[in-house]
Amino acid sequence: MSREHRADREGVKLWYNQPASRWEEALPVGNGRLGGMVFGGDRSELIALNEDTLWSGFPRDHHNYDALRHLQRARELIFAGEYREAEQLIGAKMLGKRTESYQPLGNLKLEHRGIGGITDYYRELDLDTGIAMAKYYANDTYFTRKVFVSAVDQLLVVHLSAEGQKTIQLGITLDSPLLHSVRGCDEGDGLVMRGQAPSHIADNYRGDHPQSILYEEGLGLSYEVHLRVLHNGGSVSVRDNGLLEVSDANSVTLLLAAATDFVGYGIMPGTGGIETSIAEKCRKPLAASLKQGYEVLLRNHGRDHRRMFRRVELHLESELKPVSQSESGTPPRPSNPDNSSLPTDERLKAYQSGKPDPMLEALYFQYGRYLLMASSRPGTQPAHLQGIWNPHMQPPWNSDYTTNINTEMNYWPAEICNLSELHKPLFDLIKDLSVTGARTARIHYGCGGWTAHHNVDLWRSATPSDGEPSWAFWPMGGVWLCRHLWEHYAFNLDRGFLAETAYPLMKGAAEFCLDWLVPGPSGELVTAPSTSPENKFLTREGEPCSISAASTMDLYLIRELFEHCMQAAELLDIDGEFVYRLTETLERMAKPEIGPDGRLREWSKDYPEAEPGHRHVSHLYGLYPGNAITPTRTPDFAEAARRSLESRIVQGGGHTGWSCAWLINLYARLKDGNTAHRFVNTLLSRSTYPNLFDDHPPFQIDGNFGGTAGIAEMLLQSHEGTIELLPALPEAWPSGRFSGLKARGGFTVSAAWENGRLKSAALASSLAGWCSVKYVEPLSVQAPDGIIVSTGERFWAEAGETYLVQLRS
Ligand code: FUC
Repeated sequence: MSREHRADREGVKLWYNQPASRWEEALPVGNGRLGGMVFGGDRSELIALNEDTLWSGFPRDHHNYDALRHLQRARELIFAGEYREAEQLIGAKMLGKRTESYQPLGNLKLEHRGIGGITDYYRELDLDTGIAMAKYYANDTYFTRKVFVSAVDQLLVVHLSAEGQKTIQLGITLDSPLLHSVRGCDEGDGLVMRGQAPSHIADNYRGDHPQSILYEEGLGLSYEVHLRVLHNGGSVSVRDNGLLEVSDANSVTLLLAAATDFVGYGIMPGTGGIETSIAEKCRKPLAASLKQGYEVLLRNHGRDHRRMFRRVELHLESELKPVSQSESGTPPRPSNPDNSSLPTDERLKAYQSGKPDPMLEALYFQYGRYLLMASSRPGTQPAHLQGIWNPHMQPPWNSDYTTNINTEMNYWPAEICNLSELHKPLFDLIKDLSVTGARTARIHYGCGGWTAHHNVDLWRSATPSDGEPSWAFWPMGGVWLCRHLWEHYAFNLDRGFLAETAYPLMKGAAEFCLDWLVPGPSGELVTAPSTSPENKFLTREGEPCSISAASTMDLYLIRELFEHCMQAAELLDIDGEFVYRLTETLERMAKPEIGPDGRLREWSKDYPEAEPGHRHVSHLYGLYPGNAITPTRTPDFAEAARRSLESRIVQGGGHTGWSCAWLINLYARLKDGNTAHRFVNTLLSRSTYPNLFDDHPPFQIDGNFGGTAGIAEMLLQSHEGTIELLPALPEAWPSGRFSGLKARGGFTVSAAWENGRLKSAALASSLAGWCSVKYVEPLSVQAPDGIIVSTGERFWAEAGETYLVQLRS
């Protein structure tokens, strides 16, 4: 490994000189299913635990069987311009029920006894190893504690060691804010916690619900946590009150397994369909690992973690290089005296006070990749509003899947950041929704296909939530989610995935849209009722209202889905008649338009905006994540999108974490690197906690993922059928390099640049196919045998080959 690569790996650490004093300073570990927030205390350690299937509630019917009675009337009111009346009707008669809440699992607490005079405290999260560590010196002894969650062995592992005079004296407990009991473990040294989740959590923002946490016997999920101890030296005993004591050990390993009796969104917990009891689900991984021991667990975890994490490297520098140095061929000295010698919290403060620190931005980028690895693995639940980390029984917005931006944003980095397989839990969720949402489409709207609305939970509720129509009434959730199926195909060109998973789900969502579109007063096909997520316009009477027909986002979403279905059907050579229907419908559909003020219209008419700085920028969907708008193909619309953005921002838009992260991606697509970077800076300066979690406020993980995707999108784009290198490079990153980012078509891309100019790039092609590559200056592409295969035109890339890209002049 070269010196510079080693330095980059050193750079992917979050580190601190003191323990976390609150949850937002603790460090996240996870394997997609099991999560921990590690506080890293000295005398006492707290690890807040989560398990991704532990939610309140149980399968129940959220449908409103009367909704359809009112659909025709709602449409009539909309077409007559009586928007407020339509909104009131929808609010009163056409909504469903709220989703349930993701629950905390509990806490693992450790008390170190007999320690005094602590010095040399240090705490870190090493993104490269996936291990959180705390260490310190006390009583002539170095104490070290390492925590990781293994995806291979399905356990949270805590390893404590003491080097010096003292041994380890430890009191260990488990507890939970949920109903629970703790006792000693029958099979050996350890504890077992058993408990139950509430049958319902009601939102209680106004504090007016006297019983917002409801437990009912036999309703809701049960859970267990099994903790086992391995120790080197000393002894272990279990007290009746659920206290586990370790005395005089040289090292201790705690293995923690957890599970619930969730087996599927439609199956009542505890009523069959369960092949393995909860206890078995915990005992199985423990039994294997108790035999293997810590070193094997550590190796398994390390191998698995690095295999994925090391696919991508990013190095950013803020200072110009002296020309002689770049020409001399000597390895570049890290030219910007960055702040990496500062602990992460102080480094963030320095950044917030105006000190440029591109390697902190690179760390934030890699953290997003780490967080996706820790919160979404094949077979787990997808990452929700808080990923998998939540300590609250009544979490913000139920800690659910919010599909009008947040859930999708979580997965924006999945493909480009070379973590394709982590996209899978989202596809499983889409599959579930295609079943529950088929009932919703039929019952609520009399439509075929399937639909989903703004809130989804473990139980895969696809109905509108109850609440305000501005956010609850949005039957486009399934349509947006389908973009992810197509993207996964576009990046990996996996025909089997397209045929068996993506196309059937996309087709179902398109079938809903075909039935949902109706002729508007001008005869064009429109969506009605329609919202532009969460935003409102002013009616003639000056009242804020969210309901009208054919919002720009609806039109972009449906057009894109139809086009993806048509491309997929053509590739698979199937469904000619369906494609004809889609083509014909597209011709009759209303189109997004530019208003007289030069901005992209958010609604089909130029209504005044109720909140001109609204955080959602749904009408810009076609610019990002969609690709209907690009500066090269649709310059007028790109300009209109830019104006819309500017006007939104001037009025205060982009004020939440995710909203700011969206702006990075939008400006990257407008090829405006400096403005994109301005919002990278805003995201880190204004919306980031000391543990680098996104601060909506409160903590919401989407901003982390959106920020990571945005940084990648500044360096590489491929949505126009061409691999575009450094499309939005800001002046703030004059020199740098990346490796391992993915481009559509199965390419892995690396690039290096100096003084704002590309030095060279490499394209590794996983499949044989046509390729074209673009930069602001002319390029030449060289095959491994030294032959120039392109000086601007597209070329045929062989599978498994790497092509060198250089400036032509
Ligand atoms: C949407 C957003 C909010 C928040 C919530 C979880 O409703 O408008 O800002 O992110 O989801």
